[in-house]
Amino acid sequence: MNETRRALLDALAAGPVTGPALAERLGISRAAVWKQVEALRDEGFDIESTSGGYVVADVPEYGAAAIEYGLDAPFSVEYHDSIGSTNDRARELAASGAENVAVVADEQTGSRGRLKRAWSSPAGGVWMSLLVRPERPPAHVPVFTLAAAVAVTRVCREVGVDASIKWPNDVLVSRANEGQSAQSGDDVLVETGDESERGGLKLVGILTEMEGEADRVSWLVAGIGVNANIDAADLPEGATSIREQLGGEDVDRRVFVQRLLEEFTALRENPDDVLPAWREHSATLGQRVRVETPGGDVEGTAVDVVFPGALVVRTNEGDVTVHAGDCEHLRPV
Ligand code: BT5
Repeated sequence: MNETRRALLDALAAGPVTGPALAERLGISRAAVWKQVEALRDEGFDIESTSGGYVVADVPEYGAAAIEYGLDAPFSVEYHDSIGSTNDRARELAASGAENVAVVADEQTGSRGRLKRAWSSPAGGVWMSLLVRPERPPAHVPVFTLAAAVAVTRVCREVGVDASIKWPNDVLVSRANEGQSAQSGDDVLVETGDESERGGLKLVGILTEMEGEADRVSWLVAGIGVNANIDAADLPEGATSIREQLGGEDVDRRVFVQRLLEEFTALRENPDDVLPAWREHSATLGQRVRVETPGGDVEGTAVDVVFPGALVVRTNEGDVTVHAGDCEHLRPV
């Protein structure tokens, strides 16, 4: 979306504002303002012309302009009803030099998880990829992934879902009563189900991709997939959705995406806040875990997360700091 349109949406959000005032503010002719307003009307905005100026009476439910309207974060939005993968599209935009873009889709037909796993993205989800260019070395990238996890977890909690983060960046909802009859302090551990179920039901997945040179990230794409307004029956085993967690109620995805962009922006601007916030929202700290790493499995109690996002596991042989791997939550029996 171009800058004029974004400025128009910002002005209307703070409105009412007259045509001449808009023309002056945006540095365009009154005819051009009128054309832009008509274009927004075509997209579903109900814009009334009153004596005090233009007043937005209604905003479309979802879409690029709807998300940008009243958004307090420096992102432009590109929206697709259906696309292969928002991450792939964000990578294309990165190659053409763009930044601070959120690619958002209602449905994805070829979306990806980590390690080439498939990610199911039926219509009704929040499927989005944030393209940013942090002035940081590549080694700091995990902080941004954790920031995305914290931001999305906060917004899930705002809409009433008791979500928490499994290291490094899965967002889960614990199964009702899971593990309550288990005895703590027992050393015998079992896995809690098939892989996708371990530690709870998966609500959100995050896939970060980047390109960089030795000392500086060129671009980073944080792909965030939230099972929002979807029936759990339409998702893989071990997954849950906001709709399921809210007993059949749907969320306003426009506001959800806006809040997510705002929370992510706040953390991006204050990276020192990320780890404390992550700890606060973590389902992993204090848990018995097994992390599959390239160097073998590490099993013990997760005791901390440290910069730039590594998990500290207390094992029988002492503390081990794990930088990457698949983490399972284990529970005592
Ligand atoms: C992830 O991978 O959790 C990262 C998923 C990232 C998806 C977003 S959506 C926007 C952007 N565009 C993309 O193309 N991708 C990103 P991983 O940890 O590898 O988990 C994948 C596993 O989760 C699969 O093997 C399934 O078991 C399970 N799964 C697949 N779809 C799911 C869903 N919708 N909800 C919960 N679990 C799912």
